[in-house]
Amino acid sequence: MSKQVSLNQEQVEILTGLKADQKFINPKYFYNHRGSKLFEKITQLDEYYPTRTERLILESCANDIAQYIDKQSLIIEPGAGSCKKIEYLLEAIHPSVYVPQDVSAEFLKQSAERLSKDYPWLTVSPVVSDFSEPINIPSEFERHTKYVFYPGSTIGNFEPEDAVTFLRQMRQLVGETGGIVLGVDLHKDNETLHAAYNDKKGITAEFNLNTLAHINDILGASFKLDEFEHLALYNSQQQRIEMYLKSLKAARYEVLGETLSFEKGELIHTEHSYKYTIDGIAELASKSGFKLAHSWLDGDELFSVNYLQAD
Ligand code: AVJ
Repeated sequence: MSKQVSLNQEQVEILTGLKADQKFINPKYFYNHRGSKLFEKITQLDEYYPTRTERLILESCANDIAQYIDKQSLIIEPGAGSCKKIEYLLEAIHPSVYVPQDVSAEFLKQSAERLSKDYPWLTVSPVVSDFSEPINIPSEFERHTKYVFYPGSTIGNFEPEDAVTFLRQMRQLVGETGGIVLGVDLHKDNETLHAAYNDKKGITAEFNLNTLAHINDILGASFKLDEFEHLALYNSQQQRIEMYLKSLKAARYEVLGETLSFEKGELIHTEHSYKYTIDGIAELASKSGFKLAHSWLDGDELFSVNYLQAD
């Protein structure tokens, strides 16, 4: 007799991915509590240059970036989380309003309170919403010129056409007069990229494998982490890091009334992290109603912070 199971949306989404010909898990499932801690550790690894390089650029170029931002500005940050990175720009830009958006209500509230306390002149107006919903700006802030701050090369997680869709939505949000400050990781030699996603301490492997622990919780499943292996490679043709979990043996799992089978060596895709050239960033901009006004790079040209002006 088959048991009737009613599934929630997350469970359906994950099962769909695990039943596909090319299995996949959405990268958002990296970030449970442990995953966020592990990502924090990744950002401190010697091999993982993006976070520290972006900080260096933001700190040293804050005044130049500020030249592009009107007075009386409102800055929106999608997926703001800890609201730490905006602090590199706050003194230089001196915006009137900061609107951090995130899915996690408590975390966002804490971060917003910290900012309000440290920057008494700043109006902090957090928005709790799902990534897929449009961000609503309270109408009292309508007279401010609007800007989006999107650091961390999070844009690299999108497929390029989805990145354009996202940027078009941001263009809607900021209107004719605003812009976006966008952190983008750059295309570079294979070795540097490979090392950044295959660190010696194995933190990136733990981070990738933790996805299985996370979906075990959501599905009530029992995928064994030691039966999978972290795999990250740079596809230089497509200019992207591809991350997978590789099944080390053939296995079958009964999960919520479904049978999931893995072949030995089968890959579950977990992330794309696209790397761009400056020309590529200009192309993203022009396809989404912006023009690339300026790019700031570190001396080794590892990472970029870009100002995209509404066009
Ligand atoms: C936060 C998506 C930019 O792609 O480099 C780090 C996530 N994945 N190591 C990235 C990540 C593996 C990171 N992003």
